[in-house]
Amino acid sequence: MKIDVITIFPEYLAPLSLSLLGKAQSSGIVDIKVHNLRDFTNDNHNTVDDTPYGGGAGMVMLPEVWAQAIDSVIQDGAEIIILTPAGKRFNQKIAAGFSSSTQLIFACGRYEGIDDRIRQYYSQPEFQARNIKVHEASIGDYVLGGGEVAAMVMIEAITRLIPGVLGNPDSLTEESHNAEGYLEYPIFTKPQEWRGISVPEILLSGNHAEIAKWRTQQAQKRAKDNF
Ligand code: JQB
Repeated sequence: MKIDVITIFPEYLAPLSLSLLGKAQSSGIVDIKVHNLRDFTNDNHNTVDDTPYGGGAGMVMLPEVWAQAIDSVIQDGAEIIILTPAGKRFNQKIAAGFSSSTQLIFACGRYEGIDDRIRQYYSQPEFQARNIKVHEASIGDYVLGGGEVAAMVMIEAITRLIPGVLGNPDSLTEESHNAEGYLEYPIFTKPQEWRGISVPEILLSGNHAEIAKWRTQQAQKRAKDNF
């Protein structure tokens, strides 16, 4: 999977080259490249924004600069992901869907966001014919200063689902048996008693059927307590 991140703050994305993702990158499973939007400007001031038509506060990112950057990386089959608080809420199902893509392009805006014509332009029939799709995504109902952190969240959630990226494939198989994509019962490790609190006896019994039953009960209790 090729991942291209476009931003005016490429240093924000530095953690992508660390640890697990770094290993997946050196093994060639994922190829993450971060691009500085300012490299695609055409004026002496490296301008990336201008005032909004119709008035209002703040600045809007220029479509031509974004198109120059996207055009420099785009391949057939690309998923262009525009981060915006108004986008479709990202979740585990969407992560699983993106995990089999050949190219993800993350457009990380700042200020009040990117001129809407970028979404419109790459949604046109000539791009559809190349299996290129545009998505507007949000990671949750709160306002961030820009798309960089949201892109990092999505990249971690998506890439850990690619075979060979996660250290322990067994844990992924277990997770995938659950609709939410994660374990929902409480877990324990050594020591058996810690600061006066014991591990539930059932987990020491070796009775796997009873343990499975207990875990289901606990998951249901947790789900109820969360509301
Ligand atoms: C600029 C962003 C998010 C990208 C995700 C999430 O666009 C804006 N509109 C109103 C106020 C502030 C902004 C700032 N901004 C680009 C940009 C915010 C993404 C974002 C996001 N994905 N919250 N905020 N869940």
